[in-house]
Amino acid sequence: MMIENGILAEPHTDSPESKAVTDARDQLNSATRELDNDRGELKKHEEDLGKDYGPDHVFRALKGHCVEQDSGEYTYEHCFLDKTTQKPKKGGGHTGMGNFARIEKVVVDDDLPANGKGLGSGERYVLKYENGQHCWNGPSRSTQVILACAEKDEIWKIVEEEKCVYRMEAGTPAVCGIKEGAQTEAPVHNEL
Ligand code: MAN
Repeated sequence: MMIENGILAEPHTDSPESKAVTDARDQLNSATRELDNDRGELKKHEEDLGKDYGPDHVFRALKGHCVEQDSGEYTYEHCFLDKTTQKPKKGGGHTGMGNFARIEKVVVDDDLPANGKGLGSGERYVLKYENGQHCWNGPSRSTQVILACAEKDEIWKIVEEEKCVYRMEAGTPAVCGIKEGAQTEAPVHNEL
């Protein structure tokens, strides 16, 4: 009433806002940013949960863990669920032998060497790596890493089965004690 009557001045819209309002707005902005970050993290974790990490997610903890082994002119490297690499011992560029594609199973029938460092016979997990560095006059390099139970992570044997198609036999504690026919998904419980 008094403003309408020109007795009191109307508050200036461009007057500096109170510190309380500025602080509240800053807090809101930073809370919104944090929420966006958390949502991004959540999405990443949800996507990750949808990935196959093997029976009971046994390979999850090994992701990115690397193991090396010398063979012939090269040192070979296997980084679990990431990639395989061939490094010339005399120096020079590294060759990508494949990027992680998927987990499969294969039936093997090998004699188990006396030191136990071999695949033996039965069903074994295989980590498949594909689309490595292109091979001159051949395919993109690929590697299958066949796993058997062992006390520690190690590569036992590397074979180039065909030009630029590699096979590694490796030991890892991760596959010890996996039940036959272990499932990658939780079993469905049927209520009576
Ligand atoms: C390099 C290595 C070998 C491969 C040849 C193919 O020498 O990656 O393993 O057979 O290239 O040209």
